[in-house]
Amino acid sequence: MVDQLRDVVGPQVIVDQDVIASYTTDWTRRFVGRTAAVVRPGSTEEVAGVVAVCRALGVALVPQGGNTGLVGGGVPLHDEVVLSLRRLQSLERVDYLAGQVTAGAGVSLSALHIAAHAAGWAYGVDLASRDSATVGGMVATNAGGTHVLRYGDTRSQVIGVEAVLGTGAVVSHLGGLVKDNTGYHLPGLVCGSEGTLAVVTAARLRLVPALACRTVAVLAFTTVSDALDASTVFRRCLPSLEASELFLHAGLELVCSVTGMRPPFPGTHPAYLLVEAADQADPTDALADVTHSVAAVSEVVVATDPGRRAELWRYREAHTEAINTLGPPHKLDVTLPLGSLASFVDRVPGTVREMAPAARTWLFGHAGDGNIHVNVSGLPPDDDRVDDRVLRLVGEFGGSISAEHGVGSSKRKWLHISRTAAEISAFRTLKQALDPDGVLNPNVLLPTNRS
Ligand code: 2HG
Ligand code: ZN
Repeated sequence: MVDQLRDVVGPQVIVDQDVIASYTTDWTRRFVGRTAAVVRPGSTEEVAGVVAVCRALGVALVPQGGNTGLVGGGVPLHDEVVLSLRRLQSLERVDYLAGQVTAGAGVSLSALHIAAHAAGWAYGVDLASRDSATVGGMVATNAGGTHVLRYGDTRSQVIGVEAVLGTGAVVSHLGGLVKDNTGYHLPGLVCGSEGTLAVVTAARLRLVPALACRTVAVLAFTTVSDALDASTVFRRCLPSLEASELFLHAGLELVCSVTGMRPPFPGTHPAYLLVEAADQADPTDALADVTHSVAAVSEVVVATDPGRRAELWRYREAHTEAINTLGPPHKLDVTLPLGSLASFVDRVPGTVREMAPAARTWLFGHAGDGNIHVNVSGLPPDDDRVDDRVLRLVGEFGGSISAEHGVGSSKRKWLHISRTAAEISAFRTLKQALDPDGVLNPNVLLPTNRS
């Protein structure tokens, strides 16, 4: 196999296990796989060649971008070959007239932001792992992040993709026509398919207006319910709202103890909302007006300069790294209907405590779109009884078991909570059509049980 892969990509087949280690463990450190080889193609043709070799040999592949996944979807848990797309770094000049750009799968989100800004535009998706996350990975997982309430998820940005199907065929539709009703929308299908239908090699992405002025505020509340109600007021009354993020007292305390940051307020509060507004003119007054209209705000801190804004964001974005210091967490990224979110947040810690008294539950997330990140530390990595209970609770509340991180290998057995048997059967039909030999990430997303 290695010789045949070398015929396609030359020396870019890594077999040295010391080097391979960084490709086999995911960001949570909960999912650790192993592989005989990591292949790093440098072009779409090479990707097609690698898929063809693996198909002929009956070897499964796991496509991987920046390896920032959190659901065991991008690491070789079943000895798959790792297909790293990081070398596909081409970033075309921004199409200024269209407000679009074509980016290779290996381009990082930060590089994309920089290129868009340099051309007078911006890219609508942003996430904490922006320096490592890649375009291919974000398309494959339909990444969400902090700006979804304003610009939508990654699927809403993707105008076209170039991808290699499980058959080895290359499909490419990167012309950038916004109106183009010529059949099935393959980009929409590939986006969020977690590498099971096709390997994304490039994407044509829409850009959004670059907004010159930005203000961030952190608001304190006595209840989660008050914070979430305030989030709705901001969504309704502040058109420049770009983010509305929730975190709680325990998470803030952990972030401050791990990072050494001082808390935003002298006193403590049960719940916090971080809101960001961005506009062509300074949105600070508009943000202040809406804040004053929310009676339940206990305290507020505002930042307009980039350094202080970044500090306020760090209270929220550093949750992941702070929780990681307590050992590999169980991560349950879920969405609830907004009307149920406060009750869910109230219920989860007690539900976890009943099953695992020594475990700690951390709740934070994207209040503006109902996406809450339930992190539980202190559980054995392989014991998923708490996961089962929490995900069933999500189902009872009418939520989704995966909001933005994907299903991966960690949640495939609960897919039936969010998808009907008929939907899962349609998924299998699509998988069979585009990847007939099951070469592409065969151990994620779809449940093993064929019922
Ligand atoms: C975030 O919103 C990311 O910061 C990571 O989606 C969430 O660590 C997590 O659970
Ligand atoms: Zn998130």
